Amino acid sequence: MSPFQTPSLLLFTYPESVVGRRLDWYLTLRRIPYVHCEVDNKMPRPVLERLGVHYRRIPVLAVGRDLYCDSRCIIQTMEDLYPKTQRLGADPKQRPFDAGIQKLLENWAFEGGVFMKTAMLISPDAKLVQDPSWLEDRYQLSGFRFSKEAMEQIRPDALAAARMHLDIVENMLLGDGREWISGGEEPGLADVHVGWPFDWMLRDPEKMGMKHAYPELLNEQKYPKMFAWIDRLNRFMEEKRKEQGELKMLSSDEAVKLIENSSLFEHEELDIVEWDPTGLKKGAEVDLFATDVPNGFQNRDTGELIGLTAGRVTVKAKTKDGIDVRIHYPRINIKIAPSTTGL
Ligand SMILES: N[C@@H](CCC(=O)N[C@@H](CS)C(=O)NCC(=O)O)C(=O)O
Repeated sequence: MSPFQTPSLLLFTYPESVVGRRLDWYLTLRRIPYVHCEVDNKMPRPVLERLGVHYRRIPVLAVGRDLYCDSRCIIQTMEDLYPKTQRLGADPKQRPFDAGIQKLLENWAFEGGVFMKTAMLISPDAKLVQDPSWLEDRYQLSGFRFSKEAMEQIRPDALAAARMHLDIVENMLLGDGREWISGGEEPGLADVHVGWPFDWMLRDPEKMGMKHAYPELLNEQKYPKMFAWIDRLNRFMEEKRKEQGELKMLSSDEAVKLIENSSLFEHEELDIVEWDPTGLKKGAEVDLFATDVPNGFQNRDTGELIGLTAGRVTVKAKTKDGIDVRIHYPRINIKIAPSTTGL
């Protein structure tokens, strides 16, 4: 646990970000106070650059001068370290099997194809798809052009995959009639892990939703439990948000100032494994970059290696004003390389 008083939490996200919304759900369910700093839905993101962060995905969470990239890294860290409210998921020391299943559900949503296949179903009439600069940005990231022609080509496969994913939720995860996938009285971690891509499918067109575009598949008669679950989840979240008060929004200047004047959240000395497959040791100068997109190497964070475990890697960096920050990445889909290799 942090030896310090917990510094403020600041979530960098944008309204259309479905993974950002997953974080809103998580923090709200845990009743953790936090604020938003809205960034653009495409690069560049000057506020993150000012903080020394080159990671190009959203969300990023700052807890004081500890900056966390990737929702999985953020949620795991908050589960393990945020001291003030009860964790949302199963404690692996007390309920290891349940904790393992929750992890697998999270991996299913990201690595099992649910996220990618849903992205391939973005509706051709979605607002962002009409914006050439957004299309170019996503081409730079993914090597895929979200053009009408390209989307048409991949659509049958993406719909077939979505149908399999919907069947798993409808007939298996919710098949016994439970209200929440996690099985409790309120939504739990399993709902946060699985809900967000399905919520995305069912959103209104102006929120990047796709229900209107695929009425044969995204149809309440076919998936009544899934539709009811997403509706329940949204109503629950709205209720909790009302109870906890409207989210405050910080400007970029306010965000940078808040972070630069904060303490660290975690201990000064971070865990570092004695042996790691990379062969890297504490103090090495390293590059961190994403391997799940073709151009991931273009956006790298470089710094002194100060934390390394099976699940997380941390480097020391500086803000543009020269203030020390720490940047944490997950290990999944991330390459850690000595920064001199220029890989
Ligand atoms: N594995 C990442 C995935 C994050 C992700 O892909 N987020 C989308 C937004 S929902 C994104 O960053 N898209 C590209 C961008 O906004 O630059 C996580 O769990 O945070």
